[in-house]
Amino acid sequence: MKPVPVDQQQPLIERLTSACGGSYSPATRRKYFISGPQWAAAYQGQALFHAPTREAIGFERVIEEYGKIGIAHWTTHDTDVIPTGALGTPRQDEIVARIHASLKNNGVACSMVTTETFFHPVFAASPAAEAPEVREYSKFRVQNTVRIGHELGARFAVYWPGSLGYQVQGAIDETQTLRWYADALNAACETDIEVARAKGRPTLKHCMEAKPFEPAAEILLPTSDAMLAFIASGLLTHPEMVGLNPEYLHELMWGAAPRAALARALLAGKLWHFDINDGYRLKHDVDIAVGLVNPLDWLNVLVLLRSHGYNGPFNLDYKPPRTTSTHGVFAVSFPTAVDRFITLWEMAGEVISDPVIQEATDALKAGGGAVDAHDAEAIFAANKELLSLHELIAHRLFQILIGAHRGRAYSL
Ligand code: 3MF
Ligand code: MG
Ligand code: MG
Repeated sequence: MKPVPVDQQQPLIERLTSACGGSYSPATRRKYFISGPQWAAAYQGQALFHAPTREAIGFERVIEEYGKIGIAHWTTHDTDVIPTGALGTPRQDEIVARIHASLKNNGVACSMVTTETFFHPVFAASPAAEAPEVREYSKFRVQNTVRIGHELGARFAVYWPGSLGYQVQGAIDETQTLRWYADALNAACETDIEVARAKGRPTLKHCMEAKPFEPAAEILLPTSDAMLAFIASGLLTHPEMVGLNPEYLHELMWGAAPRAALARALLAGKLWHFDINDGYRLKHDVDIAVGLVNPLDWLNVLVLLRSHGYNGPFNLDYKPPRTTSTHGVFAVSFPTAVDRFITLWEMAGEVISDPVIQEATDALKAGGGAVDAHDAEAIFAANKELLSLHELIAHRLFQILIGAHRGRAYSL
């Protein structure tokens, strides 16, 4: 192939993207509760060992592009859109008014707001640091985010305490730090109750997001399960207002089965918000787009969520690769991520109604018939042939994933 001159590169990307076929229309994409983070689209590709590869873009561009793609919801950190020094000032009100107009013009709604408590040097010793003025400042930040959320019509607030931990052991008392962290969440909930009452709106759903490592070396609330224990610990004044925002890759990072972690959150009635992405077990937070690494596991996750009536947001918390240009972020990265999600969601529906899986599952539950309830040998013998259905179900899931159940055959 001949070199492709710069002015022919975008047309090539567009031609090959449409050659992939199978994309959903913006109108169809809008029917799903999918949200696009400001920080994901605006991510410039920088990291500890990496210089940025993309230029800075603001919320106007991100919201406009999300509107065109059909991503109907937008999420943001406070400082993704408001400079730290302008928080809580009239400048914040001006920016929030501009965000409002942008959302309205592009048919996008703000579904979630979150507080950046990890980037600014003030949080170097965590948002629940020893110095009382840091903790007062953290309270101000989460309370201010709650106000912004109500202004923008959000229903969810997310908290990612990734800097709630330490690099070196013994310098902090974990129990004390957790109490102080609870104080900030309590302040957010109390402000929420006041603002919601004044505005005649429901209170927000406050969702905690766990990540097992990064940026702190040791993290005090590293998993969704740790957070469930924290919510139930008695430290929160409004535990009923606080639930979870698990992130797929964050669970995978510590070696969990994400589907099992989600199941535990569902059983606790706390699965309220979900950050969707992909990556590898026991590695750092690579934030790859949904379905590119573990499509079979993703299919199974969505079967679980569909069959348990999860109706919260699916937040595209991933990072478009550094090799993708800004044009590619909106022409390739986001539309294909959304379309893989929708495809997997629809396949999950096929799994749920698949006659082979249904009959196999029913047969497993029916068992082999009545035998002496105290006779282990007899119980095992009664249904031992049925247990081969486990592997048959897994094969059927693979077939559904690759479309073999629709007649695609490899034996000819
Ligand atoms: C880090 C994350 C965060 C959180 C965000 C929400 C920057 O790994 O996943 O994204 O999702 O802070 O509050
Ligand atoms: Mg992440
Ligand atoms: Mg996240």
